[in-house]
Amino acid sequence: MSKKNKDVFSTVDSLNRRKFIFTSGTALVSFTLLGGNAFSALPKLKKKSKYKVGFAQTESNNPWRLAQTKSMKDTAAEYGWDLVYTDAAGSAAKQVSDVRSMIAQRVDVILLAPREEKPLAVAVKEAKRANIPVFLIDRNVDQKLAKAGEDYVAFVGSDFVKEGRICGEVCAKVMNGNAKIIELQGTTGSSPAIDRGKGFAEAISSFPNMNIVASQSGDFARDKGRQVFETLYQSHPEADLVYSHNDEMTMGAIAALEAAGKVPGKDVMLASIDGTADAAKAVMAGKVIVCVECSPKFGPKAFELIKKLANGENIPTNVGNIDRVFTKDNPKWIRDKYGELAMTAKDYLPEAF
Ligand code: GYE
Repeated sequence: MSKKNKDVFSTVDSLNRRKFIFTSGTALVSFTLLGGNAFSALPKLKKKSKYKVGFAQTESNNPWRLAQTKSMKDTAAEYGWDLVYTDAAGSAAKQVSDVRSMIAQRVDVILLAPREEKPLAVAVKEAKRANIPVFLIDRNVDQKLAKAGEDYVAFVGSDFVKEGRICGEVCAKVMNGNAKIIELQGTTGSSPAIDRGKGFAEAISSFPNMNIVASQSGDFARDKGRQVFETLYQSHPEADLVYSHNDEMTMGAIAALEAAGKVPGKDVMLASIDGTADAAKAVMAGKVIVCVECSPKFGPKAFELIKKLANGENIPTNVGNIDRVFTKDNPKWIRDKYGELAMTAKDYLPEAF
């Protein structure tokens, strides 16, 4: 105890001290009874023939989100299970109350795509206290606030740092280690935006002439991306490379470049993440130099994990996705570097979303 704390304590008379000990003891007992103990076991799932599954979506304003929702709905229909679906319409606060309403409806299990890392950690913990197992789908929460394997079963999704790193490596190669970069970041405070930024920065850090001249959030949205890019490009006309955290913002940047009379893929190169049909077409057209996959088709994997949980099987705390790398013609060095992961956008297009 620090000296200051000791002094404070010594001014408390013995009656108050006893009262303090009693109240904190009571709080501890009720906290533990409510299941608030950080060390209590993860909620279990009873074996049943049919489950009520909650899926808390973040928003529905882009093809990635629509494909993810479709995958969940299709899989639920295939299994014959009930799906309680909510759409937070781009608000972390609404998503917290969506999870609360799922708890009130006593769903069996919650699949949550947390819009932002910090605010949704609260919802994860509330579900645990209500004894409902949670899987985090596609985005994660801040590990200092809630932990996989302790507060929720697992994170199911891509390695966003790796996605950013691959973009950075391909860009450094294509640009010969020389670029003035505009970075369009995803939703501020979301795990993919944080980690995609980190991975890319890491990859270009060994190239002193690969410089990010401007970086701002376009909220993972096409029109916001277009507007943000337009402003950044006006103040940085020297930029010759765009690193965008998702395809929708990339499409926005392409629209802004073309409106400014520039040729994407010639005047300004672009690197992107997701693998939407629009982006795959842009890669084939030579407008985008690389697109790293981030699949939204989580339904089959998520529902299989629910069955595993009910069977009492061991589930890793991080259930990773394997992301492929799409380029126009897969130069040899890409195949050497990424092996089986590298494929042409044309070959990928039939499964694009
Ligand atoms: O890249 C983006 C979406 O969380 C991984 O969110 C996901 C990202 C995806 O809106 O397009």
